[in-house]
Amino acid sequence: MKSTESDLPENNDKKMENLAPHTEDSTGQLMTTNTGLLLNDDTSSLKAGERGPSLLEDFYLREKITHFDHERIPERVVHARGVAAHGYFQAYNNSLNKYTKAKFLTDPSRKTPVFLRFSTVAGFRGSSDLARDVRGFAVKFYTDEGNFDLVGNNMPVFFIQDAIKFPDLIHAVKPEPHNEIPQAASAHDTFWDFISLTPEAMHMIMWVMSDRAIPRSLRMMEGFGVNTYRFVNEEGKATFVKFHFKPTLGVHSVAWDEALKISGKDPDFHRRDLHEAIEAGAYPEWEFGVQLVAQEDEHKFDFDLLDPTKLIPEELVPVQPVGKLVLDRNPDNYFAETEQVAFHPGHVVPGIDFTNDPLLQGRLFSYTDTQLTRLGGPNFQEIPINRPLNTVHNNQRDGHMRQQINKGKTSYHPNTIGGGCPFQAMISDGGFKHFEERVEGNKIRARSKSFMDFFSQATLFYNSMSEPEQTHLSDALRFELGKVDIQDIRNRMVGLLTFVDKTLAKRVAEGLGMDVPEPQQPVNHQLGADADPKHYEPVFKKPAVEKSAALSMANTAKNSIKTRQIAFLAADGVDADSLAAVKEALEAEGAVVRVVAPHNGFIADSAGAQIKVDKSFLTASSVLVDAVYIPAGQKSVAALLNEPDAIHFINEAYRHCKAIAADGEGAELIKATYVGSKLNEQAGSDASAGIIIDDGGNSKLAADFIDAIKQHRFWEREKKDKVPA
Ligand code: HDE
Repeated sequence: MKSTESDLPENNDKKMENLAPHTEDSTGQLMTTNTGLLLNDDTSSLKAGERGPSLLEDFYLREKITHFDHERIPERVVHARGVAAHGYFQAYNNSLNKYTKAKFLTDPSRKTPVFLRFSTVAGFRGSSDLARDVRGFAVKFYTDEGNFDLVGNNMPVFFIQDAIKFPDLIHAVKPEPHNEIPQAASAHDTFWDFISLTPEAMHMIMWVMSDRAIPRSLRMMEGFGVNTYRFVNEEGKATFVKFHFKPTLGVHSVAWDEALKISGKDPDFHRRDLHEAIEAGAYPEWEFGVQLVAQEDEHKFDFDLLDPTKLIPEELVPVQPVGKLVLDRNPDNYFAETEQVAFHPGHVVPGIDFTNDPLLQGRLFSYTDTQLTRLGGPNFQEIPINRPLNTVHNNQRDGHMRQQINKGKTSYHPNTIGGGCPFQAMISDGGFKHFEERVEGNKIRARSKSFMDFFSQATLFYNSMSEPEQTHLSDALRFELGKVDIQDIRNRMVGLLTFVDKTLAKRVAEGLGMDVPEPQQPVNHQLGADADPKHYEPVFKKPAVEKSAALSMANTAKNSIKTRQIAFLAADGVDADSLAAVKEALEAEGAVVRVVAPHNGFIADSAGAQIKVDKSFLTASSVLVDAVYIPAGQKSVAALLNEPDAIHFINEAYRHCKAIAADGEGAELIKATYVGSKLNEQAGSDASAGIIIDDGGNSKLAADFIDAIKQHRFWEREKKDKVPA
């Protein structure tokens, strides 16, 4: 589009004034080179004649292609695939005052901006969201006292106890080096080879084989700080702390078969879900909470607080709610924000400090080091998304891509020429002071004996599961180990499972068609040939609590259908009232209705109104929604009966234990599916749980359907015959 000469500079200047620093908005602007030269032609390169060779003189062609050639930066070694959002944190009250001087946690009048990046661990940047994997849950709090990063996961424990094994763990889980297979999956030889030789991983293995590893939504996951940190109060007194985020929508997952299908139908499922929810104003929320342990109680537990393969059961130390975290804004630019954000557990503020957890200690080195390669040098903190709210003053200078223009002659401390500036802050002014922990000991490469109980919390986790969760867990192990080619690895793994739970080991062994090996003392193969075994021999304990309610997703909040996606299967002639009434009822509760029809565009309802189709059967899938409704309408249902994809949709939704409702003639469609035959055979049994049919007798169809969707899934249906879907 052309513009008159007179509105050029003025328009450009005006725009600049309105923009926040570092953001660019091209609306109404003219195109320029990177030096600000207005461009007249972005379509053809400079040539010697219309059909002649391109000229080296074409500075714009060279600038554009050079920039393009360098658009990629190395992806994260782990957690490469991620998605993020902006939001805020606000404390409920000042109840933490006694324990920490961190102002953002104790001053309820402060609204601290946050940036939260979710991720999977093993896959590359372009991998599927629904891989069976741990999810990263990394929060940057832009506090008035500097940035605090809580770089956590959606599981409260980790695979290994010492950072020195991290490169081994990641090499084992990543695609195998000779052929780079498989992508974003732990179901292969090298991962299970390593795990079968690393008994300390057994607790975490229970978590990654559980449904927690295949979340329904990033908005429906817990977040955990994993490592034990320290709070420090104004008097310098410390308290151990574990950090928790609990989602208001509850903790929910998909079925494994569903996860596999979503990976094909919509590999961006989680990314899209987060983006759409925020755009729709349905802001994801978590309650932030802490478990506090007094310094003097450090040794009161039957596990070591410094051991990151252990959690503190909430029965022993309840989680105290502290405040709310809300995500209310999508990033403007994925690369500039989500890709370039640099987290680091060492980014702390006064009032928060570390413990000697050997995993945390190693992490404190790794996160800056990795940014040097990924972001290209030491000035990554100057990238807008990484900058603190307060200004930075120190004597660090220069380096690649320096943004700051430091004034003055001095870049050293102490100095007189610069008036001694910048000054060191007094502790009373908020200067950070490390907690003075008393430390003594021999220099030794070893683990504490108090770390050697590898199984009791794995057993606690398994025992805390509901029956369907236990089944899913053993199915996951059958799947993963079923993809392992080397029989010795399977033997070692099933052997280790016997120390978690004998029935679990038996169920997995059955699936693999093998006998359960005789229980043998598990060997810690990390041991060097001449290492002192007393530091590595596993010990066996009974967990202090036998079951912990917080570990089972069956006990999560099931009181809302907000943001749940409900497919309405319809075609021309759909009953206007039957569609509208249920739609209205669901939307009033915050659910999202998607009309799925044989074709895109519009369908005509029984009253002749045009109903917009959200998706055709070609692009829709039951695995992408939470529940299915078939409105009444003879003509509509007759068309759907001729649509194999509609039949499949219902069978599959049934198989994945979702709520299904039908009104009037809609029931005919259900009868035509496998579900119909099951209902006939077993009316009123588990097989019909979550199926709501109004064939004239159910006057509160919408209300019953809403209650059913709140349940998330009717896992009891899984016990029935497998559905052909
Ligand atoms: Fe990380 N981890 N990690 N990790 N981690 C990284 O840092 C590392 C660990 C976690 O969205 C890397 O910037 C070591 C535990 C998250 O940008 C790297 C060890 C937990 C993210 C790194 C661990 C985490 C990372 C790669 C063993 C849960 C993504 C890119 C001692 C509490 C952050 C980067 C984001 C990223 C090292 C173990 C969480 C290489 C050495 C335990 C959520 O520095």
